[in-house]
Amino acid sequence: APPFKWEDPLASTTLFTEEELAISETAERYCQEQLLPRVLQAYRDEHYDPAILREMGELGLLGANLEGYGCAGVSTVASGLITRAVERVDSGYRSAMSVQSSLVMGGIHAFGTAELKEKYLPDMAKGKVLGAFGLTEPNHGSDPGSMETTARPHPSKTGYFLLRGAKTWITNSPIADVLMVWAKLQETGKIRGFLIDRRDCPPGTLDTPPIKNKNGLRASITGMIQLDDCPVAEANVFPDIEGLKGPFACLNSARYGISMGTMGALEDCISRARTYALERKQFKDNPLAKYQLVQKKLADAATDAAYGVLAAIQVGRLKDEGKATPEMISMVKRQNCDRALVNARVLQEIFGGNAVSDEYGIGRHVANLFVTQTYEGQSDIHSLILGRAITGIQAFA
Ligand code: TGC
Ligand code: FAD
Repeated sequence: APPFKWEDPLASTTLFTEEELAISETAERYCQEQLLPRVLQAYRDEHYDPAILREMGELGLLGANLEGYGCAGVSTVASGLITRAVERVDSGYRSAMSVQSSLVMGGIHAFGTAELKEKYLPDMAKGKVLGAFGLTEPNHGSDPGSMETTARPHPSKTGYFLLRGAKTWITNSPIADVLMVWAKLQETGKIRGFLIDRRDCPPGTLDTPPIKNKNGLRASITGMIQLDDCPVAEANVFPDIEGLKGPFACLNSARYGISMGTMGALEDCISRARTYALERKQFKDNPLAKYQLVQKKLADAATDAAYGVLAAIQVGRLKDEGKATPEMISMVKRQNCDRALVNARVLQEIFGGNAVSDEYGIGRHVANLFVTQTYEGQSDIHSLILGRAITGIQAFA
């Protein structure tokens, strides 16, 4: 048998097609050569450079598993390998990409009219038009069904709605050209999807202030969406989708991407901790890596990363065959985010005091992974989704 590889303990690469391996290599090379050198300063400055999405677009990494409109049309596993490569550098960079690709492009692709797809998808695939996805509100995060944002027919302009309300914690909102906002029709209370084009909004009707001074995900820009009777044309409303199914269908793809992405972040923590443990000596001339307690930390983390990747591959394959259920996605999203966070926190201990220096990168991953465990359904919410499927009893309310 070939030798054991600590970087890929269960030989997951044997499960990838030639095309998937090539896409993974392209993404990993770009991320290590172009993103890694920028991330420390970007994180310190809480800065996101929109040029990153254009660079990703040039390489065909945006909306990669969508068909047509300039998108690559690759497998779900391949799209997961892209998120894994990006998140190996930083969850914030993956976040900006996930929102663009899975939530906004995915939503337009699934629910948009032919005109909306033609108008937005090719430029979004190139990273020339940037998107944001507004579901969460100040008073309603885990329970988006209780949202307060409303849409009512424009009193004087036929064929238009007026949107009113606020969305918060919205990735990319301050830099987005198009904002996919989920709101309730005032008349019926039904949730519908609206595509707001910033260029069409009269002054004072749309504001997207940034949320500053975050202690995680600092390399991604986050903000609010404030709507003050913002006019949206009927042509920009998704015609055939009503209720929470719309946003949740987009979330299924993004949650999948996170399940593979967080494994990239964990793998980077393992690699950094292993290197540090081999170099740092304490007690006589022994490297930390010689101590059994340190070895166990590395063994636990490598096991969880290897299992997490395998589970994500399985769910990705089922998704492409149309056999993946939302509960499967909840399971890999919850498990991989939880295990990435727990292991990253333990591996951080190996760095001793140096863990506190941002130069070592480990603290950044730990802070980011807390966010991944929180957004797109906090882990306890995914526990309840699974619990409901296991028992048949709903425990949310
Ligand atoms: P519930 O009764 O469960 O469902 C309502 C309707 O939606 C359907 N549905 C789904 N459809 C497709 N995929 C899924 N995953 C679905 N989940 C539910 C369901 O079938 C039903 O359809 P119908 O036809 O009967 O109307 O609704 P509920 O209100 O009881 O929901 C409860 C709960 C907790 C499951 C749900 O609200 C939830 O998942 N909450 C978590 C909220 C969340 O994930 N927010 C994400 C915001 S976006 C974000 O965080 C982006 S971060 C991006 C980044 O930066 O990377
Ligand atoms: P709450 O819903 O108030 O929950 C707080 C805690 O209570 C959680 O631990 C939760 O699990 C727990 N809890 C809630 N209800 C129950 C229950 N019934 N039983 C047991 N426990 C419960 N949203 C978007 O729409 N678009 C975005 O682009 C986006 N990007 C984000 C970027 C960042 C950096 C962050 C931090 C968040 C982002 N979000 C986005 C919002 C994110 O999806 C929400 O923060 C998340 O869904 C949780 O909602 P909440 O913060 O309101 O927490």
